[in-house]
Amino acid sequence: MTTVEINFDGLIGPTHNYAGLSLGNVASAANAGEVSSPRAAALQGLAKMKQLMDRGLPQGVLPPQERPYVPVLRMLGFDGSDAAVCAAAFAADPALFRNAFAASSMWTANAATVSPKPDTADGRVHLTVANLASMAHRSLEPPETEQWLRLAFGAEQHFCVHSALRFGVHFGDEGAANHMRLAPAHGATGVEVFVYGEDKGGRFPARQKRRASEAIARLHGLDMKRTLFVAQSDAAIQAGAFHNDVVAVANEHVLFTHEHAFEDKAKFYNALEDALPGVLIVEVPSAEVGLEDAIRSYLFNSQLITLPNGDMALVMPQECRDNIRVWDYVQRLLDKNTPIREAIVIDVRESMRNGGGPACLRLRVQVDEAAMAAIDSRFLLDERKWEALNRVVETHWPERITPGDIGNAALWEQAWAARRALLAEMGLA
Ligand code: SUG
Repeated sequence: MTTVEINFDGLIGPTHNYAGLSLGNVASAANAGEVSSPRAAALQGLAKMKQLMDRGLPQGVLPPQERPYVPVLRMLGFDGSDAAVCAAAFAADPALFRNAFAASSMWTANAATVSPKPDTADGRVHLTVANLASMAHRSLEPPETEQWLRLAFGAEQHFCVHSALRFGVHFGDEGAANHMRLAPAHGATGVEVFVYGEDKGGRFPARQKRRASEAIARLHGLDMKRTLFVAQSDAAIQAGAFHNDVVAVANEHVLFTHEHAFEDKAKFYNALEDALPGVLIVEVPSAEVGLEDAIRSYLFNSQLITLPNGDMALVMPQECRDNIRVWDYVQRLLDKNTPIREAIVIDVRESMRNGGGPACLRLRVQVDEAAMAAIDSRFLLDERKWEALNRVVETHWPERITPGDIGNAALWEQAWAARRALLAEMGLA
């Protein structure tokens, strides 16, 4: 049975804005207070999905979450109509309100951690919803994420969805962004690598806790002989790599990584070579691409994908082409004799300015044919649905949001109506 990877992209929501909410995410901080373009952002995300569909890859989509998020504001004691709740919350605590307004559920690499069938004890695909405990705005995402994942992957003979881990930041978990799976092929037994951070007193926090990763490995029934727990380098975290997927990405037997991604890379590489003979580690030396260029361009936040002809491609942001050192490196890489044969350059600039590159915008789920057929088709894209989603975005998404607009009641109504129109189009109302 052939196994394929489906990327479930988060559709960028109508409240996409630059509020500077993520400590340690240098793009989010640098662009705080800028004017955002939610409509252009969502169309860029949809164009990325289409580019991969046109290359013959299956594509999924997850809807944006309800923002402003009224239920959570009600739980804090604000009451009245939805608009009255928002007005009271905005007046009492604008910073709180900005957290309840964030469109951050677009970055579905942080929605869950996924282990495919060949790796799990019960032979099902396991998904654990990420608790996103370390950032206030992102900690609001798990309940709705869980709701969508239970719907999309409700077929229990193939899938098992676990709720987000409890214990808050003590078990801080940011999902697939800190997890890599390597295997001879998608359908073969693989090695799962969980990357965690350790707080060493630096200015930026480590978001993923080792004990969270260990709990997920237990829940998924992984074989400990094929499971590695690896510390992220503090240098990378302090340079702005708030998730491992900002400095490393894996696909099948290839690991594409920056030289300074891991705290003890020799130990990690040895363990990986032992667990997966035949692994190919493509390491980018600092002398060719420094950490700062890597983080600014998001070279490693490319989607490393297998094309239908078996070649691999890096789906990278335009920012990689704009950076001479990075682009020169990419040309040299493509000339080397590795499976990575192509660079597909895409424009997700609106998301990038909040520190979300191509790989942040997608959750990869590897499935055999039977599991694929069991996925709720409302979450899968075809050409017709893709066009319909574009029309909804063009009709309903705000063109721009300035910091001053966030307290504007008309914008809240527009955001809720936009989401309702989208859910109706997807059959999820
Ligand atoms: O969690 N940015 C997100 C970006 C997530 C990127 N995901 C991966 N690397 N997989 C974050 O820091 C910024 C929102 C704001 O500032 O308005 C934000 O949440």
